[in-house]
Amino acid sequence: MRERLEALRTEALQELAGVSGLPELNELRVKYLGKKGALTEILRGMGGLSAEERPVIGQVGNEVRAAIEEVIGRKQEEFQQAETEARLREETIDVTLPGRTSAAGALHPLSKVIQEIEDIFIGMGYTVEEGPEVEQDYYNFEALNLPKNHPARDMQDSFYITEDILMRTHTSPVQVRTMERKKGEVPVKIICPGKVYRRDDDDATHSHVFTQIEGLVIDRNIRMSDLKGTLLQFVREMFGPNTQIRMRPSFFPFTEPSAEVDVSCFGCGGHGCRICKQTGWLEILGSGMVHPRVLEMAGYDPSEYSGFAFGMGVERIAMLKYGVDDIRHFYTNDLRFLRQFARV
Ligand code: 2NL
Repeated sequence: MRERLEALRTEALQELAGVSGLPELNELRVKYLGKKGALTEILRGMGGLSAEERPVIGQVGNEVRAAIEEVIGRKQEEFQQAETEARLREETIDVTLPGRTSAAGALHPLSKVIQEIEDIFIGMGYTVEEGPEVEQDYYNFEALNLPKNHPARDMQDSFYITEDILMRTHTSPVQVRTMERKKGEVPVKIICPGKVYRRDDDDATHSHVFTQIEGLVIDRNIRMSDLKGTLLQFVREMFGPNTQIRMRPSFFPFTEPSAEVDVSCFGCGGHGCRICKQTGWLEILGSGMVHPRVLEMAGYDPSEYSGFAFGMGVERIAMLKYGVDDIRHFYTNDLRFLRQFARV
């Protein structure tokens, strides 16, 4: 029996030396030390031993068990440690790595110019008003002193939805709606930014959709000098403190008198350059004193109240400011164009 126990120890230790992982180790534990294992199997024969032999063989059996257990315990610790190390290696997180940044968007150049213009007028006490792009004939034309069959209605061919409803051709209807809502109260001091629509063929300087900002002031004793001073303040904040303006007589059905407003060229200071085509001046605004019939239709007595109004094309100002040579760049959404207006 002693030989069988010694042989079992040798065999077990040999087999344990080649074991490759925890599952296999557990199998061997069962195989050699389990209730139905090899050692138990041998020791079951102890009943046939003499009283002298029994403790001696028992002692050997215990030694063999201890030897095998010792190896299994050591191996188990090794395998568990290896497994822990592998997991630590796999799950390592480098908390010092820089985070993944998400790409930041940027304002569209037209939005930037709109906001800049809004801020200047808000600084002068104006509020910003908005209104529908699909508009009634009354607000877009009739209330602006453009009765049916007025030649100016042909001047600006429009997108009609029905005979009475069209895409607004300017933001003036928003001003008419605001006056109507105020029911004769003063002051009216508003700017109206928004998209407008005209049946034009698109080219480098024309788009059938473009952005307009109009302004309107109504109060007692509003004069042409108020218009001029307001616009001078505006262009000096917009284009620089040395900017000059000049006003040329013009015509709009909704203002009388009317004036075209030029600014001294911010490229050359008025000496003549490529931007201003050697004239020293850039045309940026239409303006005038609100026509008495427009005041009257909107509920303001023209013998008591007067007002001025102006309108500008945002694309034109953005093109001048940023040196953009084709209005279509604003609508093509080519990221190579748009990215140039993003802050770094
Ligand atoms: C231009 C010219 C202008 C106005 C717009 C206006 C509005 C009301 C009454 C009177 Cl409610 N006038 N707006 C006046 C003069 C010129 O725009 O060249 N726009 C791009």
